[in-house]
Amino acid sequence: MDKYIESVIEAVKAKDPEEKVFHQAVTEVLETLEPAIKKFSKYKENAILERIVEPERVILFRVPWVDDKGEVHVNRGYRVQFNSAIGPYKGGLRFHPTVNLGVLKFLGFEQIFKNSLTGLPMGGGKGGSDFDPKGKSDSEVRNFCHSFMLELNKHIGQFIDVPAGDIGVGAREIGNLYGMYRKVTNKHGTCVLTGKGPTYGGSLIRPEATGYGTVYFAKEMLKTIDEDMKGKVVTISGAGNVAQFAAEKCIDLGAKVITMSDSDGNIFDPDGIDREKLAWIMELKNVRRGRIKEYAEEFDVEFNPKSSPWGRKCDIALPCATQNEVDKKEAQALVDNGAIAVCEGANMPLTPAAIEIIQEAKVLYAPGKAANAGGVSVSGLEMAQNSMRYFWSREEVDQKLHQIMVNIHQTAYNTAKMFGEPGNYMLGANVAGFLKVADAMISQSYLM
Ligand code: NDP
Ligand code: 2IT
Repeated sequence: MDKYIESVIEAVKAKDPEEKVFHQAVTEVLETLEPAIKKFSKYKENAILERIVEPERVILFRVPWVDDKGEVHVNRGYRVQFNSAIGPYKGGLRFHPTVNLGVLKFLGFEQIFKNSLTGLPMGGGKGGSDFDPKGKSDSEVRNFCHSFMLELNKHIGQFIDVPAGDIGVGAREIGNLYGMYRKVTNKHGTCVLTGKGPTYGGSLIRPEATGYGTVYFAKEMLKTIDEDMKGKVVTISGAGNVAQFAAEKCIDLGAKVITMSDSDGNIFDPDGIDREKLAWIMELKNVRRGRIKEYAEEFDVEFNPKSSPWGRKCDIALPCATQNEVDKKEAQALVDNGAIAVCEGANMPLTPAAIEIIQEAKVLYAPGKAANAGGVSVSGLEMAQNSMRYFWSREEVDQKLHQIMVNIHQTAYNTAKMFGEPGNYMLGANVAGFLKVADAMISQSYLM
């Protein structure tokens, strides 16, 4: 590895030794930047790598809230404002017990390059809390969201930082967060959050955007080998926002989705999850907030507790749950079972060893920062619509989303080819995302 790159990675590890997933994300990106760093001396001369791995600002705060019994609890809230070279910080909020600074730094770092790839003027950020919404009542979630926003409102704004949803933060949470934002600031704010409901400024197609976008990206990759989605067998992990709409688009395009999962395990439906069964899952997950195991009982299919769906024979795998959910062994199983494409709906779902196996086997591999960029893209379109004080129809937003995903695919594909590794979407996405942000940082001086 290039000595300069190696020294930056080593410094990141030495500075915050416990932030393992952040090290993983930094290593993956920086390693693939080697041809660009070698070709253009300006990045080293301007210490771009040293600067890009350090967040511009981290906000850490106390979130006290009261449960239904009147007991007070305290969680920790964060917002990592990572890079604003090309636009206001933009990225989701994650509420999950595993959230810590290292996790949010990994997500914020990924977001810089993802947002750059969308072509829209958005910097990178991420936030959230170790609060666990699972098992909490609507009023407990509301109380938590209100307390979280009582602090967060001081740090966000349309020209500063625009949060949205991620794991554990969906329509219900965004509604509560936005309500409190308005209450404290006495203004709508042109666009201070995205993923809002359609009745108060949200964009149509935002809920669908990440899942749809992932499948649009998969479709573009398949085109390069004269294949399409029709008739393909697809395994999906997760049963949340991304997984649900990835499944919907697969069904629309004539593919057969045979698995979905949550943290308790996965269901295997050999006949395929059809539209009606998917509507049932959406009601289960979004309204009743139940467990995927109930699907197995309802439709009399297999439920595999605490296991992943990656051992199943499939053509296309769409990991849509969480980071590092596909390890070496599971990647090998995908290869052995003849998968032709792995497209990441989640952020960093494949371990580095899994990526190596998939790439070596010449299976098409789309990294999350390219494949799941549809969500933040439509967030960007929500910001645009709010600024115009206007809205676009479902068809218009979907068509723009589709075009953005086609463009991201083309950019990643062409960049990989230009740097001598055709078909390496990971390299293409990382380099293309990086070049724009790095050049913007250089143009705006060393203070950036
Ligand atoms: P949701 O909270 O809607 O759903 C998450 C799903 O993943 C649930 O089924 C959940 O199961 C499962 N899951 C979460 N953590 C784990 C875990 N540790 N082990 C096993 N399963 C787990 O989140 P989203 O669908 O929004 O997010 C899914 C992924 O997509 C994340 O990586 C997120 O960062 C990424 N992403 C999301 C975008 C968005 O717009 N929402 C945009 C781009 C990427 P359970 O309920 O049991 O926890
Ligand atoms: O990981 C992501 O891109 C998101 N969670 C969506 C971010 C956003 O601002 O819409």
